[in-house]
Amino acid sequence: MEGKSVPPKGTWTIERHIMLQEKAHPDASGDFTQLLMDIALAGKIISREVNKAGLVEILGLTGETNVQGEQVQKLDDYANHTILSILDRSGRVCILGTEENSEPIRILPPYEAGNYAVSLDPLDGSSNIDANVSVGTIFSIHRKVSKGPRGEDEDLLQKGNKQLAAGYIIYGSSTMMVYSTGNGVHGFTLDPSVGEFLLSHPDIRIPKRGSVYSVNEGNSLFWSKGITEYIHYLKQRDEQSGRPYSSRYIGSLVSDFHRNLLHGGIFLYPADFKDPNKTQGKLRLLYEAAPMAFIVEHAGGYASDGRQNILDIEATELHQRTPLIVGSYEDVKECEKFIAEYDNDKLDVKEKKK
Ligand code: P6P
Repeated sequence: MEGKSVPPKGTWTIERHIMLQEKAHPDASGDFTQLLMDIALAGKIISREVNKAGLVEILGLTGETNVQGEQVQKLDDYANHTILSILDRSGRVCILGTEENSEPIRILPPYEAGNYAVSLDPLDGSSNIDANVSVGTIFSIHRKVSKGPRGEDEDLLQKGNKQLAAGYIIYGSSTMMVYSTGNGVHGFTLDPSVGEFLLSHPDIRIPKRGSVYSVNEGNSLFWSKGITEYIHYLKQRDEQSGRPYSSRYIGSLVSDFHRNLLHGGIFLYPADFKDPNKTQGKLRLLYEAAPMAFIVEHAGGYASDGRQNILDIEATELHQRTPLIVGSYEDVKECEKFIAEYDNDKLDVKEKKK
């Protein structure tokens, strides 16, 4: 929002903000703007259901399992169908990739195929829903690059640095939508009384270094030596460098990421170096790691798989996994140094597995 004084909080809706950003792109058709607004609408609808899930018979499992082999929570299903039904007939999207569907969803007649490809985690962290822990929707938007009239897989399988926009909606003590189109990172809090996302966190910048680390210590026996040495280093007392860091782990990526985005810190979901089938970690590249990497980079942070920028990784399949180390720039870079020092011989485990 260069050159514009930030409007008073509580009056600036996300729609007005998105339209203002569109003015910076005179060639914009308005479709991209409307697509972001469609996602905001989906977030409002999902928020309504998440916030009353305990009252309505919508908690609990559907009895099905998704492509990840994870049990599908009813709210997962609801969130997935809500977003898909808003986007698939909007005429703005040519193909959709979502955690809940094993295959990409191409927009076919009678619906018009648009110029954008959207990857989604409709309700990330959903295993926490019945414990009333914050969960979130994560989205990533690419421009259509395939030549034909309809969407193709290649429209989804693009590098993170080709994203046009990325963001998330966090359903927590309040519902917030945080997004970036590459022009800063901006946070909007839902005011249910007016049904609007109102600007609450203009131009979010992540501190260069934090004092919190987020990792599932239960997996520590499966970490590489580099990760093990790095986490051990964070626990050493050295007040000048702000160590020991505090450990904060919610087990919901959007929640752990959001806290670190606002206050600084590092989140890690490393590879499992003891199981050749898990050397790419748990989190998915297209609809978890890449959108978070886009957001954090535009807030002054960094995201890595331990040796390269997440945004430079070529996606080859929709549900491709990647190790993820994301957060304050200096913290992530410091972690990479430990990996370079201790793990060089192991970083090619994937290649050796062939
Ligand atoms: P673990 C939730 O299932 C999720 O995909 C992310 O939201 C979260 O960061 C991670 O998995 C938690 O995984 O193995 O620590 O429970």
